[in-house]
Amino acid sequence: MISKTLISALMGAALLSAHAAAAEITLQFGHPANEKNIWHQAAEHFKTQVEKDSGGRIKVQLYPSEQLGNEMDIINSIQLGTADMTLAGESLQNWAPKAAMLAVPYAFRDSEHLRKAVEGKVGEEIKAQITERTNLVPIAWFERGSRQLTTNRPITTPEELKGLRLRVPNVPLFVDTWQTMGARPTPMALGEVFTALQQNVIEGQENPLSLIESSSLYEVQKYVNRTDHVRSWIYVVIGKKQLDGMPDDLRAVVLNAASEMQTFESGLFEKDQQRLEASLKERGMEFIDVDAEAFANKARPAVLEALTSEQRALFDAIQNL
Ligand code: 2Q2
Repeated sequence: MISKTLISALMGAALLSAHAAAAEITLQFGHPANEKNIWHQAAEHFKTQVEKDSGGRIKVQLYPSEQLGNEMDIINSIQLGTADMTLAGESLQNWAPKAAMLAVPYAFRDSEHLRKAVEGKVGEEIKAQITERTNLVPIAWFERGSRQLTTNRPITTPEELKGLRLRVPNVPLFVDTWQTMGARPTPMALGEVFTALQQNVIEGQENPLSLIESSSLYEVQKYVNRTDHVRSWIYVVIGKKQLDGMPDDLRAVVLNAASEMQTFESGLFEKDQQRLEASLKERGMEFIDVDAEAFANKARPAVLEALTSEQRALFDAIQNL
């Protein structure tokens, strides 16, 4: 006669091994960068730590290079529950206007100024509105290199922007600002930019060097014009339903791994920034010095005109940091 205690012990062991085999939770994490990019290395660091610290109860599946869809599609998928995590920034302004502050042209003096905003009251206010309006929870942030304008003809002054067919991300503030600067901006998903440039549907785009490399734009763009027009950051976001639905111990594992991922990525960032210019020159790109003062003087009024009152209040708070 097998005792009841032995039966429950056997059941417990079976249950544990079942957990180990089939994870309780699977997190699908998609992002726009390729597998060599430090964003993907950071995501791999997160995956390893979450799977280890949860004893296999959480499995993380990574989808680089927009394999899970472009930024707007993934945001919608996370809201529907068919995806769980992504990297998102200023495009969130389509739901949460305060998210525009992640990438306001000429708003931040330097990295230190940006960090003060992100980790202070300004950042808290932005994160709160993102969660309230999108049901996404920012759980880590990465500083980004400055955005540079790439083209197939050198651009050194704002006057030379006239009529330039330029791709921008789905960011209304960018559309307004570049339009006022004289260019003809078209919002487009990052994954479509390479082909659009190849087919001359657009003549230029603007991005940090990291995504210029990651999207192989050096194959279809000749010049990096050092406009340095946006210093920004990006969030790692997870669906609020997904995060709230976890047992407390697993939610703690995810949040802790996110904070470790942020530290890990920021340790790679500086070195990566130093590497990128040489890497793009090796691939044939030419760096052009521009009249940065002229660009800033032309862009600033355009930016201020485009900001809503709630965005302007945050912009002013940032200037006073
Ligand atoms: O050009 C791009 O698509 C990216 O550099 C965007 O800045 C980024 O993906 C934003 O859309 C983030 O919300």
